[in-house]
Amino acid sequence: SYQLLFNPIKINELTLQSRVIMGSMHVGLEGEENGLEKLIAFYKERAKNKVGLIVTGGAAVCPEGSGGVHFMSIHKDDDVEYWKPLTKAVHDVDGKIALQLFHAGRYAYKALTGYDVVAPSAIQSPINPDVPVALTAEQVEATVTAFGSAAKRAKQAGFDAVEIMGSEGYLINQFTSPVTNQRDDEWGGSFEKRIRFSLEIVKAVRENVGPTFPIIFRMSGLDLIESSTSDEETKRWAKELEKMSVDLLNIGIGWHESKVPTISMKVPRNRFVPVATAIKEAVSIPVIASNRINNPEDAEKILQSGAADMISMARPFLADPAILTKAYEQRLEDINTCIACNQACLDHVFELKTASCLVNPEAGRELELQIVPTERRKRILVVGAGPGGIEAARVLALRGHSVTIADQGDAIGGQLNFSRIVPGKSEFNETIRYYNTQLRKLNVQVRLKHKITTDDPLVHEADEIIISTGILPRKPDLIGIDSDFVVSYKDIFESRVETKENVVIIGGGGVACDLAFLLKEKGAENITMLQRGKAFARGIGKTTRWATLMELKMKKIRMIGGISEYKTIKNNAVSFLQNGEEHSVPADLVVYASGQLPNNSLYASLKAKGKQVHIIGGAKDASELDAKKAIYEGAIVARKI
Ligand code: FMN
Repeated sequence: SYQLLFNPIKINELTLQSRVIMGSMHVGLEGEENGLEKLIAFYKERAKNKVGLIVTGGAAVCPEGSGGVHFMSIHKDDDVEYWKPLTKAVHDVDGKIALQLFHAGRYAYKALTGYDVVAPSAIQSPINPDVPVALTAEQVEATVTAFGSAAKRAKQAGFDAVEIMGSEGYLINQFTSPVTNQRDDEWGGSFEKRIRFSLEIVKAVRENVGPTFPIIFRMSGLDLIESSTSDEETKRWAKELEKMSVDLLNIGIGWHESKVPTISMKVPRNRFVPVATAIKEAVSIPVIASNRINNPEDAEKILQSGAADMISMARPFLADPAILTKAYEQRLEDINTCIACNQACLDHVFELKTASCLVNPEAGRELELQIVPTERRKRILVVGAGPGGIEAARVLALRGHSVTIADQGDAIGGQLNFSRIVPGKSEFNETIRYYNTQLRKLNVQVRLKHKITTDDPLVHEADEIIISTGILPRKPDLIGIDSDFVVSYKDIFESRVETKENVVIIGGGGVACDLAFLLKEKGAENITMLQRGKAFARGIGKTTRWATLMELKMKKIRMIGGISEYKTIKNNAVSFLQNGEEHSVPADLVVYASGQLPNNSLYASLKAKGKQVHIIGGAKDASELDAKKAIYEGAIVARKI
């Protein structure tokens, strides 16, 4: 039971109904047509589900500090009226919402804002294209004033609090770090001078919002940047912020350019709570722990242990807006858990697309993807219980259809069952658990080890059929590929073949990387990945690809790209041409993971018989192995029947 999670907490004069904040996420809906309406629907869905406080995505306090012209802003007087419908909608469902005051500093892009990029010093970030211009002392003061005016507008617009964004390597954090702040005026140099910008901002904000309005400060608890702020300085910074009348400290972890993963699936759950604890020990105001906390029971334990006063969950509210309601009602098994894949949230944001969620395509599409009960109950057969099929089955059943799902394998989940056994990817178990629970509770008939053929009685009974049979590994056309020591990646993931000492993987994409990690864990000594292209781990999103490459190197997996021709695959060696020279790599086992073909023959034959059939996911388009697309297509097709 939850003794603390749902125990109200008072922040200055504001009482929150639970100890969980929905962490700030820029989702990009505001830039869409009817953007405000979409954003309201997105937040309302979460606000009505026991969240203590929602923090919006970063709202720019001045145009040059914004993420882009379509990002949230709070620097124009119009912004006050603009945001009123949002705060009202959240209040109408008894929610509370804070606006995040944001300035990107050198993380801004001139191409997106139309302004010169500014920073404490003219030092370019390794992950951004623009060299920033150093702010003059006058401009620094103007920026402080901008934060203050922005806070005033936020209060006028009806927000319940403001959060000052001072972590993750954005402008304020650029001021606090000696790596990015090499000024020698009153805004740089000593630690005291480097944190002055943040303290002046808090002061200006307080002057503008009055004594009782809650100010949250998101401070960097750990920069994860070489030669940056020390732990000791971080604690002193927290104390100074407290003195400046900050009401609540939210502890951010790492910068965008950090070379240590901070939010990916491979970061263990609750990994960074001790960082918040260290700061909590230095101050007497409440402290929020953040990053990779995705389970309400863990959250309760963290609170009970006194490691933090509140919990921030960001992506878990994309995966399941009702995560807290489900916890409150003791229905943990119904929670659609955030697996920290980043594939539809952060990766989308970096591609300037709106954020959604791989395991919950309804996130960010609240207006579009509602569950509308069917007017005519039909018998639907779903063939293939991979990610697309199970989502289709879930939605169809929710809408009132009678659903049977069949799969020739012995478990639902399709290739999610491959992902879940890869070292560091066990979060996929949660997705399978979620769907198992939902299909059972919704009375979906699940037929495992059941291969559907055209004359199956289930086919005859069905009014409509969804084909979600996925893909088949593509066997590359190479000399020697039919040898008995050559297998497909499926054979490895399905444990039909043991690993050997020297393994060659043909392919260098996401599946090949997963395979390499799995084989390494199973004891393969020497693993070599071969491919024609030069870039390995292609197709993996921006937020995780760099870490995958780092892990490949760390695990000493050889990567040989730019192969122009494979010569032979013979026992004990694979030989090939690279840069006009012939090379050979020892191999007791060769595994191909170089693409896939749609498994769509059943679709064609059912169509020929005149059945009403739909096809989704890899069975429809196997150009990439893509659970995100499959689940999305399952969600869409199930709303059309
Ligand atoms: N943090 C901010 O402080 N401001 C932002 O605007 C912001 N935008 C984000 C957008 C997306 C799509 C995601 C996934 C994260 C964003 N974050 C932002 C970081 C989150 O607040 C949070 O620190 C991070 O997701 C780790 O917490 P989690 O594991 O609970 O998701």
